[in-house]
Amino acid sequence: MLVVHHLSNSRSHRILWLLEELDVPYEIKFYERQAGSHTAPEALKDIHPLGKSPVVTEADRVVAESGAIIDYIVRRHSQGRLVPPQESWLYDEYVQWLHYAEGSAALPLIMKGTVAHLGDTWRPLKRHVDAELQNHLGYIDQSLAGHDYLVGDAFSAADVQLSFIGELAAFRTDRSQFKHLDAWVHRFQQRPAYQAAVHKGGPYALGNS
Ligand SMILES: N[C@@H](CCC(=O)N[C@@H](CS)C(=O)NCC(=O)O)C(=O)O
Repeated sequence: MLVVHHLSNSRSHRILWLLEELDVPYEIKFYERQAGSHTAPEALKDIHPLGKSPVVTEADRVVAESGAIIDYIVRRHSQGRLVPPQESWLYDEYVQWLHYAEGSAALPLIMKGTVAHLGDTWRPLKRHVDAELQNHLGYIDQSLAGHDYLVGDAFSAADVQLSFIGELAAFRTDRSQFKHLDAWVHRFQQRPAYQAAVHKGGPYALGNS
């Protein structure tokens, strides 16, 4: 049985959502963020040395990093669902989004949340971070113009992986300026599997991510 080590209010919501979309049986092991620091509890380090979430275990395998976890679940459990055919160009696009979310887009969003409390002392860096936020959110927004979903108009696991970026954007900037991105977030949040994941995983609010 696949076990999702799920930290409250975190990126691991995506993994529950993907498993709900695919109707794959799984168990959730819950971890609460520590009061004050909002960091993960030490118990997560017993599962993987980094102590981050998401992490999944299945039999004797441990898989960390959301992009790798999504790829693992899709390869082993989706029977071709939620992924373009491997020989198509759409598959290459799909892989790009899978890496892009955490490899590039997450950094300015996370940085802005981490250093905001420094006030004026981080002003020189803030200009750069804000410019990068505009750059990345603008890129995603333009990619979604005229499309319901990221890859060739069909919902895919790439939408699940990038969803965290779209959702966190609302806590870091005025997301409504990116109207295609904003509409995409509202669209995927209506999916029954998304809502089932919130129901099973607990409340999902990203203010402290
Ligand atoms: N790039 C990693 C990021 C993992 C990560 O930083 N997860 C956060 C939750 S959103 C976490 O575990 N934070 C708790 C901590 O750092 O103590 C991924 O996509 O899986």
